[in-house]
Amino acid sequence: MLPLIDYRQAPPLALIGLNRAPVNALGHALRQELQVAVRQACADPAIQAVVIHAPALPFSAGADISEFGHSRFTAQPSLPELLIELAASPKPLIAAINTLALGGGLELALACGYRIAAPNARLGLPEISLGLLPGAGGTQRLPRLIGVEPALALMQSGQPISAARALELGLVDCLASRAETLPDEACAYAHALLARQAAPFPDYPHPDPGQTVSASFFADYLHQHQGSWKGREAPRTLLEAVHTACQQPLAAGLAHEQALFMAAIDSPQSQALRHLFFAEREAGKVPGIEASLPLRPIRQVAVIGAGTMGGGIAMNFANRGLPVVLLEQTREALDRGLAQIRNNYEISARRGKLSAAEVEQRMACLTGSLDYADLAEADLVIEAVFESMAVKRQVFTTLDAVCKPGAILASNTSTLDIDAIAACTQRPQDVLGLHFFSPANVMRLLEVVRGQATAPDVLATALKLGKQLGKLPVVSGVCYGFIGNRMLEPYSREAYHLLLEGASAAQIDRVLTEFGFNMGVLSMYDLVGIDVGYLIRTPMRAILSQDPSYCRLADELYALGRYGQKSGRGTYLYAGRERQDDPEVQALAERLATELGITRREISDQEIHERCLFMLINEGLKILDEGIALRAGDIDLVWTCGYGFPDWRGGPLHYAEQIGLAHVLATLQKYRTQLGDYGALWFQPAALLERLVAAGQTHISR
Ligand code: 3H9
Repeated sequence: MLPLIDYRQAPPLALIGLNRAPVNALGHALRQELQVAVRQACADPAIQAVVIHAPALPFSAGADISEFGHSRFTAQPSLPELLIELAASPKPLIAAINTLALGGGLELALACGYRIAAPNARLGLPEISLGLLPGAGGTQRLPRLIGVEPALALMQSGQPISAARALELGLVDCLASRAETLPDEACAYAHALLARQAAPFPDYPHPDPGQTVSASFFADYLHQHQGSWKGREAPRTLLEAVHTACQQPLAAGLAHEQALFMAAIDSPQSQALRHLFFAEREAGKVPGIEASLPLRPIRQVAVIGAGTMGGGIAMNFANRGLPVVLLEQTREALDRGLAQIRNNYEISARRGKLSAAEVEQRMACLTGSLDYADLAEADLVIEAVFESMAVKRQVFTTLDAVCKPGAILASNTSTLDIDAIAACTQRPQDVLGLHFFSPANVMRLLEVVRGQATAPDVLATALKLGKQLGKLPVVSGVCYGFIGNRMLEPYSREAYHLLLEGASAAQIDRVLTEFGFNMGVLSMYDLVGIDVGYLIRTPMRAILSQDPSYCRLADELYALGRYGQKSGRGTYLYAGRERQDDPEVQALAERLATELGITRREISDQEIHERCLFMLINEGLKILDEGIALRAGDIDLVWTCGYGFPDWRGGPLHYAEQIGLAHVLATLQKYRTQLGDYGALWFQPAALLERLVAAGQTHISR
């Protein structure tokens, strides 16, 4: 009895169907049963060839990631052991790949002598995105099958390829004509192999894969790519494994690959990336909201405001063929917005990403309007107007009057109170925040802000829609700045204050980029606009007026019209995108420090690191404690996906766990004392942090 295997005999063939929902992850039980099934077929004299397929599920999404770190992962047969046994099978094994073969799933197919794929299948080795390398033969068998360069490209990108591309590369032998006929065509292929007495495992096209590249290939590759890897270890380890494939016989290469894999699986980087993998799957789940809850249909969308943000938001829907009404106040603004959208699409067309016909199809989804009456039929309206409560109130009062009952009314505000906005309407249950990140047609993160009154089906509809748009929706409660911008506030506050205390802008940004951020926070503000920062700080000013030094430097830069890259001057001076330190900003920092009674001193890199990052962590813990974020993983997703926090560090809260919560607390307490009044005001450790440390916890949970 093999509960996870559908074993059928059709002599001279045996069909082994993998049947472990949802994605045939190759966990211990499935590995054991697959081994038993293959042994049974090999021992049966009536069977001459074996088709491995997945009749009702995707072929396989690879090793079972939830087993990593548990004894089940290495329990016999481990995946590498099983695949070595399969590759030595005395009878031909044919993998019939439907839907997807990823990671260990593709390695399973590579351990079969033959492969046929459905035309809509996707194949890939995504281990790198988990901080790993293929560890069940992929790094050794793939270069022998398709050559070093394409094998390395597939593994380093981690992105799946189409079945047609897999055929071109020689990764599969043939394609079925249709997905539905794959099982029959796989059997026909097996019969044809038997008819021509094909070897159980054919010779590799490249038995010595090193011959497919030049002698200097690996050194050149490293030289060319290592800059872009930044702190990541996996790409280098992967390169080493493929290099081994060129130097060692298969068996020795497999052993080396396994050693590298086992080291990678224990690395903090892989743990961090796996944490994000599971956090992403968790993020869509909201306690109390059942998956069966009926959703509101979204067939017609409207976006208010055709500026950069509104236009970008509208593009998301047009890209999926959903009709969008784009509303503006004046003809000029509307024409400008539509022209900008067309321009964006045409840039994609010039880059070969869209055809001319696709550009027109997408533009045809967009209808410009100057009249709120045109929103009457919209199922979802997203407001993306100027970030001012008065303006938003006006918009939502009008929406309440014109929109049909049941329409979802969303605000793209990045900081304002959704409950106050909802209160302008007679239907607060239909209101929520949809905070897109700029550029809205590119950035994956979508904060879905749940108001006090937001109805469960409105929230669930928004989450589903976000996923359909290819976004990563994360639920946030209502507070100033929601999850992301609220945490940005203390993080950037420290950076600007450190400038007053004696650090240079370049030093601060260097510390942050060395940590792994795509860009330092000061460069980031120069990019998004110091004026934008000023604007979103405005509602906080009353609360923060007790500290005269609060973002004083940023405010002065704003007053001087130094808005950042767009005005050629911000915290830095720009010649195009090239930035340089500006002595004027240095002088300004010195003057303000004197005015504010701040003694300038040499600031160490460590202090910059601790003050910026630990304040970020601290705010994250407060947000979690207040229930603004549902879980620590949601906070980590927001910061890795929306703010350039290095994903291989797992996000601010995972990072805090890795360095130790007690260390974070002790450091905050140190600055609380060391920084005098400033420390006493700002460096109050989050109550949750104190509770966790007092209880000896190393893992963050509410
Ligand atoms: C590997 O193979 C190592 C080997 O080289 C060497 C070993 C020695 N394991 O994403 P979804 C679950 S490393 C366990 O929501 P979708 C997932 O958690 C692996 N569970 O659906 C979720 O569970 P739940 C290399 C897995 O349709 C459910 O399936 N492979 C695995 O949007 C549905 O997932 C990868 O990196 C897994 N491997 O996307 C592939 N995969 O319902 C990782 C999925 O309880 N997986 N689950 O929340 C993916 O990329 C996507 O999940 C996939 C489906 C494209 C498959």
